[in-house]
Amino acid sequence: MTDPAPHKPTWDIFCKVVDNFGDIGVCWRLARQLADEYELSIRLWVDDIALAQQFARERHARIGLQHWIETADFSQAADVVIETFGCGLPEVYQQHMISQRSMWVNVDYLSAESWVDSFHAQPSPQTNGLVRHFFYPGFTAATGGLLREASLPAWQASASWHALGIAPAPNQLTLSLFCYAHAPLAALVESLQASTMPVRVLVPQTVAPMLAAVLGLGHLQVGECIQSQQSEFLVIPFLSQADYDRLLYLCDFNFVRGEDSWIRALWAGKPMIWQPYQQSEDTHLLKLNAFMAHYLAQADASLASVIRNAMLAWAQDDWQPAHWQSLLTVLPQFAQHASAFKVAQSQAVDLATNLVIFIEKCRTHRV
Ligand code: TRH
Repeated sequence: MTDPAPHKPTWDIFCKVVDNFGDIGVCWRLARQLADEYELSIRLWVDDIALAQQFARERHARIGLQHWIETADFSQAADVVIETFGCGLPEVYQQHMISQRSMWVNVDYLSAESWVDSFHAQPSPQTNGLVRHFFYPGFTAATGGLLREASLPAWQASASWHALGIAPAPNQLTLSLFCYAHAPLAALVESLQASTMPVRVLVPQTVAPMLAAVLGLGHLQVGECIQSQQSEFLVIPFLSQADYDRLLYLCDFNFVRGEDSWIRALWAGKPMIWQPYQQSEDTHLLKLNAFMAHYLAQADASLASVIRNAMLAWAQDDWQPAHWQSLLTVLPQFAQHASAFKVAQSQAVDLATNLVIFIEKCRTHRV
């Protein structure tokens, strides 16, 4: 009689949607990878359940969406409890964690700043006897790493414009444009209109109102295509997370933002400009500079200077036509650099794997 399969721990992930899509985007991606690669059964607790269902349109047999509301049934705490971005855990649920001897890990926001290395994996004993562990994503081996699924090379190899329902544009540079409302979009549009290389810009539905205002149009529908000098703007629907990943991979250049699309653009291995989520006291610029120090460490000085100036101009509302032209001038070197960075960063152990290993170690050595 073979031993029964070792009891797989149950996992709960808690997600509070602050704004935008990144909180649920990261949590859905993490849950999918844990379910796919570790065959874990996950309950994903989300306060904004409607937004979560938009992401979970590709249902997953091992992920159960739970509406995180005051009156939810918190009587069954999981063996492993993942709090995300410091969202906190319900008091009632914590009481059941104590009796269940649950593990508590807070997976926090991604930053390339150096302090992350020393804060990662630190325990924080709570007054109720539970220990909350801090788990920081990051770019170095001293952090929890970056979300990257094992299937990434395979789906990238099979990605196609046809499958996305978007015609290829062989004679244009294809850009994706995912940015915040405070981005200097008018300045970027002006530089693309005068681009020395014809560009096609794929504009997600959520960014379309910003573009309509810049172009002096009342409204832009999904599917609408606006020609303007050297540039063409095509409004696309809000894609499934997997299709948006494919889009980033197929584009020649990506403007991304926040956290999840930022990392997905790095895995796309294409030239990219990142707009960090705006924070008080310009903390987002500290994050941007820390990222660029890491991202550009192997780039030659002139390439690094062009990329750094463009990213800072985009994040600080200071975009000029020269920023786009200088990016075009170095585009082949930028493409090579982006691809090399992707290969190098892909050598690191991914976040989900590090998280599973970390939790296994803590559970094994727990007194
Ligand atoms: O939407 P965001 O600005 O989310 C932000 C950031 O995560 C930020 O760090 C956080 O503090 C704030 O939320 C609360 O950007 P982000 O992180 O790129 O998340 C967008 C998600 O939406 C990502 O998972 C990709 C997904 N997406 C699609 O699935 N389809 C699409 O068509 C597009 C444009 C995005």
